[in-house]
Amino acid sequence: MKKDFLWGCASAANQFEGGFDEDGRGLANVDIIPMGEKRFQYSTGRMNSLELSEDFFYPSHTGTDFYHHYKEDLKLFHEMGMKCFRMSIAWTRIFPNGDEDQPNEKGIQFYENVFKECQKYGIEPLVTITHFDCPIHLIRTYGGWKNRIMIQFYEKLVRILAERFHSYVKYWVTFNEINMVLHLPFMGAGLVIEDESRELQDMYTAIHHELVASAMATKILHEIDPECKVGSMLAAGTTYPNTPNPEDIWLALEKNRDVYFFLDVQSRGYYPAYGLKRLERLGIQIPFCEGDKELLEENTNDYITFSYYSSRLTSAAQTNLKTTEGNVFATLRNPYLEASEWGWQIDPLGFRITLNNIYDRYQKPLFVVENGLGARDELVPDGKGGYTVEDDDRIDYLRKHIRALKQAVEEDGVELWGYTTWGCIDLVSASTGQMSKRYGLIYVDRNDDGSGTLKRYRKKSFYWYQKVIQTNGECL
Ligand code: BGP
Repeated sequence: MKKDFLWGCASAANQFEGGFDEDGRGLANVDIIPMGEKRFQYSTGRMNSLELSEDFFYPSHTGTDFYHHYKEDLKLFHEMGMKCFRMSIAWTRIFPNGDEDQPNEKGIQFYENVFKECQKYGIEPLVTITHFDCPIHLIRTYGGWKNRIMIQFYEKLVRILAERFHSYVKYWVTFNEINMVLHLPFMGAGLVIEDESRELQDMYTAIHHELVASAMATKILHEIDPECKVGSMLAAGTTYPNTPNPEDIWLALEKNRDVYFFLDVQSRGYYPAYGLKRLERLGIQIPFCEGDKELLEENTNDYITFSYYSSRLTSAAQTNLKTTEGNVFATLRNPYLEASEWGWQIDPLGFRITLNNIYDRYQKPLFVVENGLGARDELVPDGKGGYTVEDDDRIDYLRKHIRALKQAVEEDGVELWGYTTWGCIDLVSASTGQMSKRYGLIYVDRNDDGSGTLKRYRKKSFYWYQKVIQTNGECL
């Protein structure tokens, strides 16, 4: 691996930061998505209220309290040897309602403090501008991203971030997993689904607005700092055909295109022909306005980031295969793969395949910004008077995936700038809201019901990854 390869870990404000009503922060869509059986209903926009309710528990309100632990956490990240820290900005910390003229200085101060700590330790921040969050005021007043006015509010956010933080941040990402709008429209775009017959149209309208906003952000960031790198971010994972039957091959191609569609626009600067034809067939209008085409064309991404947890499988014919559970991307269960306790299938070679597919298609530098195993952890005595977690399964998952990544780079020639595991430290699961589905290399004493001291403990994987980074991926 190249000497300057950015090894690190990833996080998201709404799953990690907490402090949801402190120092002027406003309420966001993510704050009203509860834990429990109603979570999916909310994440997909099928709720009947945009208010907080005493009947629910909201994990994002505390997350794992990075807001109050950022110094301690960054010290631990430094001890782990992290070269890169992927984090996101809570939009409502900067603009509590989203449509104010002036930003909330206390929110800006918080991120500046975080960036200063990163600088102190020589950790490169990689900043996602929005990771599933949107001010609730913008949803209540304007209907979220289906309203074109959102581009203006996002533009204002980006301008402030660029002006205030360009000296700290070189790597930016515009929208986390932009294709998630199609699966979790409330989480991804603040869409409330009131009329099912308009759902697809609303989703593609919101997607167009996010794509234009993403190009706009790229333009602004480049104007303010020509040295910075602006990337797009996709929930990736190649879809395999179930058999060599051409019908299956065709279906897999279509499923992969559904995902690439977003990157096609962001990397090439125009809507792909197959996408235009498909939307036309579905009777969906893309709300192009004057100047959109040029903006998309002139402001393509500098690099491509993506999350990879698993590959997917599809079949044109009826099969006996069951579908996977727990993952918003329901897919057929691949009999050749094992799965996590939450039903997410484990496919390291699929990671190499996905890296190659994306690189072949775009020939742009890649950055893997999420990859990891959600598993239950148990605190046990470490034999030195403290506590740890013996998370061998997580180590095994990461080892195999890093091995695949190295093959993609060293044997296949994929240009990869860095790799950040999901997550650095335990955080709330986006799909389930659980704490018990843990991804971190650092354990946080916090339970599904909100109990716990929030104390941090280094897991076995912490020391393992420390060595991986120290040896630049040699010692796995
Ligand atoms: C991605 C999200 C993350 C993260 C991860 C793991 O889709 O970008 O926010 O949470 O998936 O998923 P989960 O937390 O649902 O297990």
